[in-house]
Amino acid sequence: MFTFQKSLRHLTQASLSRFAAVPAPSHFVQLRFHRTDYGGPGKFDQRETGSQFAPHDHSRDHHHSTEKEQLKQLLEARYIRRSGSYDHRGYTVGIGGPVGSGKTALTLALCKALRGKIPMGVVTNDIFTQEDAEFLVRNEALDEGRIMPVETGGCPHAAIREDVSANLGALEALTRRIRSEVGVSPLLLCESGGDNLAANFSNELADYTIYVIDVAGGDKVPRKGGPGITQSDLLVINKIDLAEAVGASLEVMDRDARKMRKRGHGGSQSNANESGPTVFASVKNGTGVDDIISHILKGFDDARTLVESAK
Ligand SMILES: Nc1nc2c(ncn2[C@@H]2O[C@H](COP(=O)(O)OP(=O)(O)OP(=O)(O)O)[C@@H](O)[C@H]2O)c(=O)[nH]1
Ligand SMILES: [Mg+2]
Repeated sequence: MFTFQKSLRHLTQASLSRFAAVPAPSHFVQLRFHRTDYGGPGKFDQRETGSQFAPHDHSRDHHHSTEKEQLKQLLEARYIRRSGSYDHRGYTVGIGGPVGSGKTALTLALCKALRGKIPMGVVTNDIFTQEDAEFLVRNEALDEGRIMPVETGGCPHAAIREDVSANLGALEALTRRIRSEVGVSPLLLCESGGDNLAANFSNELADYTIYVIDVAGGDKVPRKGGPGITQSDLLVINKIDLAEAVGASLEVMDRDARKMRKRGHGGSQSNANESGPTVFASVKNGTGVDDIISHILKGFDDARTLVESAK
């Protein structure tokens, strides 16, 4: 054993010294350093892969789709994926956002407000526990059988974006269960595990997406962007009751949310400066919840109208 270790050390030292003696080939670039013609990743909206709404050259004649056209395209794409029916899986509202922003509080408020009117089901995502599902059951959001937890076991964004199969399975199981009880598909809420600003629901999983941030994260959060902030169907800025305590300016958040959620810019359309909707809320105290519900139902109606008109 001793001899083996000694010879191994010997071998290693010998190999290292031999390696050090070899001159580095001059044509290799060290991968750890940027090439001199590469100035770093740059700004998101200046990259080729960046926002399609980034400022660009308007000297050439080109078309900007209007808000209405964009919505129609999005709904049509979803409709095609859904094969024109919510029988298999109910209309699914994805609720995402950073840790602790109020996603479960919103889920609870939506269940309380809507459960008497529409059959509902909820799927929650937590990394290592079933905490949020247990909270919703304790607070009697819905009957226990209509709340299903998914333990993602790893990055929460993977379960809503890369591999959505665990969530799809749970949502389909809930749809089957509720359809067998009441004969119609439910409205489904899918709460993602708390994640970072880069997390967003796949269009395969959610028919309508809500992104919840809160003022306690600081009033700079809307301008930090990310797909949830820029592309969600609805941005909810929650915990406005804490704004004063944390020194967050709601005006700044409003201004930045409008800017980041612009659907078009600088084009000739009259809606070029329109922004995706944002609701300021304090869901724990019921503020803004009715507004959020109106947006969800409008999304649902738009989708249903499209499905009906395509039949
Ligand atoms: N002051 C205040 N607190 C709130 C509000 N909404 C939620 N909270 C509180 O914020 C904390 C986190 O809320 P949750 O609803 O659990 O947040 P979440 O986004 O579901 O958290 P994760 O699922 O862990 O990412 C809880 O203590 C809530 O009671 C609000 O409008 N105002
Ligand atoms: Mg939660």
